[in-house]
Amino acid sequence: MGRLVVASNRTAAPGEDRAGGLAVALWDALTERGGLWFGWSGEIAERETRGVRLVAEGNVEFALADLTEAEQQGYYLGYANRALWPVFHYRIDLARFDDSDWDCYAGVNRRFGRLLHQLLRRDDIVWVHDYHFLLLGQELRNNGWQEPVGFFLHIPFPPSEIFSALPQHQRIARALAEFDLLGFQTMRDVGNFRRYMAEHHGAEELPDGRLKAFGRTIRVEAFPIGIDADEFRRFAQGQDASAAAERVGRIIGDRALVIGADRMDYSKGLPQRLRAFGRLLDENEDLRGRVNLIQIAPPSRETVGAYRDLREELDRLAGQVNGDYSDLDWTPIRYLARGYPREVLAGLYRLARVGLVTPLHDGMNLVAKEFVAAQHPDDPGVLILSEFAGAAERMGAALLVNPHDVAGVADAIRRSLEMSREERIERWRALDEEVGTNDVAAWRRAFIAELEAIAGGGA
Ligand code: ADQ
Repeated sequence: MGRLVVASNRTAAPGEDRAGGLAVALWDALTERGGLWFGWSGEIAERETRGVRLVAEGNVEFALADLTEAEQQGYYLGYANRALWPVFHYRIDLARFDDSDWDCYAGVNRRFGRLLHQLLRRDDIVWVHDYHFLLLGQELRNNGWQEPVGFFLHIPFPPSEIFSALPQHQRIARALAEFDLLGFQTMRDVGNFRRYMAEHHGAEELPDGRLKAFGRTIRVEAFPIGIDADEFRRFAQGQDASAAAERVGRIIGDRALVIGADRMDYSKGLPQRLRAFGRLLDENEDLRGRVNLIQIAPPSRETVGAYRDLREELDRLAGQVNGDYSDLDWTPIRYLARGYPREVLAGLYRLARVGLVTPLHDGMNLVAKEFVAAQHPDDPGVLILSEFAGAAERMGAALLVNPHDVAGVADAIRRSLEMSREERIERWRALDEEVGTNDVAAWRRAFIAELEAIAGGGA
């Protein structure tokens, strides 16, 4: 059996933060069979360095490449996060299309493709991750690599009309066709990709479901990512979790807790969520003084303008709702612009009556799954979930909402607060079954099995 080779922008190299389901899942996959994890070191070098830094841990090797300052600006903050991220999240209005950012993005994919190719052995299985490396498969081919390469997109794939707004969409599609297996989070993403390929590149669907395009045959499938549900369940019952729940419990007393936890990103629907909570208080006098929202939102990508604007909007909105409704002994929203360890979040999820997960668009959204895993089986909280989160495709037992519909979200919160224990338990059981069965280990096994089948000539 050959090695597994994973390529992703950031890795879980020694010294990096390994918390989080994805890092753990890939790490487990690599240790299981031995392998190599390739990616950006997180370091900025003065000038372009020729090689990679190799670090080994057990049977896993990390190959880490530095970026130059210009590459970080053009490839990472530029094309990946100012063009691809907004467009893939249906936000053409926030996208900046800059030819030099594109050149830089293509350049980093070319350089990284060359570096990775030098490290590959003939029977390796190669698995590339996410929107930073859309061109990496093609670059491996340019260097002569003929073995199978898989790709998984963690974020949504938008409808054809939106994807084709990217000035470089043709180049990207051509490069994606060089992968043998394309994995998306949901059937919706798969459908969007297939339609785009058919409309713009005359792709043909074969009877076995594979796609024929640019003279190549590719498998295109949904692999919904999950969490390590057992681990999160343990977190929720651990000491850090109880300590956090106790601290918060002392402050909120017997008021109902509504919880939100998201990276501060415009895809997460945070302003709409704060407005919905304001609307709830507006329309339900009886709830004033009886319910608290804790919104945890650590800032990310702060050098990108759209993220600075979001920060200001959230500061203002939280201040406004609190100004309008606070009383001497009650502040409705506790808005925390910082991150907390997942153990602490688990404790807050378990304490909460309602989990508010209302992104405008999201590849999957693992917070929704973590909220479910953290609940007490006899007295679970209610998950309110955006219909535009990938997670919604298989979590229909949540209260599904349109995050743009402020009144609808306010209603769903009210309904959750009034929901009988029987209904909460029934909904939660269905959700917990999904989260426990389709966990992160099942996700990676399914993807790797598919890739191996291709390598073995099974496809
Ligand atoms: P993200 O956009 O980062 O991931 P998500 O899947 O919700 O979104 O969260 C990732 C992790 O970060 C979770 O484990 C969560 O606990 C943690 N986290 C979130 N908010 C936090 C907070 N306030 N403090 C501390 N930790 C926090 C991308 C895609 C998603 C996709 C994942 C995995 O955007 O759609 O689900 O990759 O494929």
